[in-house]
Amino acid sequence: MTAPEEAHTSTERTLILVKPDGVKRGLSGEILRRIEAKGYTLAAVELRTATSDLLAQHYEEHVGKPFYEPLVEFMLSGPTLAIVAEGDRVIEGFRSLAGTTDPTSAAPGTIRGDLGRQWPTKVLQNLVHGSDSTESASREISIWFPGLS
Ligand code: DAT
Ligand code: MG
Repeated sequence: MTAPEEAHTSTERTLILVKPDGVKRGLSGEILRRIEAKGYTLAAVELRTATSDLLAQHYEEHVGKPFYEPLVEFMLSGPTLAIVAEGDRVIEGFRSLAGTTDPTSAAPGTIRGDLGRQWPTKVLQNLVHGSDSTESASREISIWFPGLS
């Protein structure tokens, strides 16, 4: 059995995206800075143009929701910076750095809270994506970086 103090010590990876709004606004560097300043390691960083197929896999859980089409349109509106970050509890840690989904009410100190705000679009343009579980992280990393060992 794993002792409680060992339960959170395994190094893990997460998939982070600087979405098209973040890249367009020149915030890629600021977001990478926050990831590195927190102590995480970069395992892959690549500027990518998404496709509808890739996004259908990435946002599998949201296909068919009212915001899905606007979300895909937004994600196709420009390049995305795809990042794999590594470190102890990085999945949870990056979600905490990112802040809650709606940037208007996201806490100050977070990426979304400090740098984002909602304006009248059908989708929340909230600067970043971060995997939400170990299962999503391994699924999403294999979608965006199929060759990464
Ligand atoms: P998160 O990105 O915080 O994990 P999510 O996985 O629930 O949030 O949703 C994915 C993205 O879809 C989110 O970053 C912005 C958009 N979105 C989610 N809920 C929405 C809603 N109710 N209206 C508009 N866009 C939404
Ligand atoms: Mg999500």
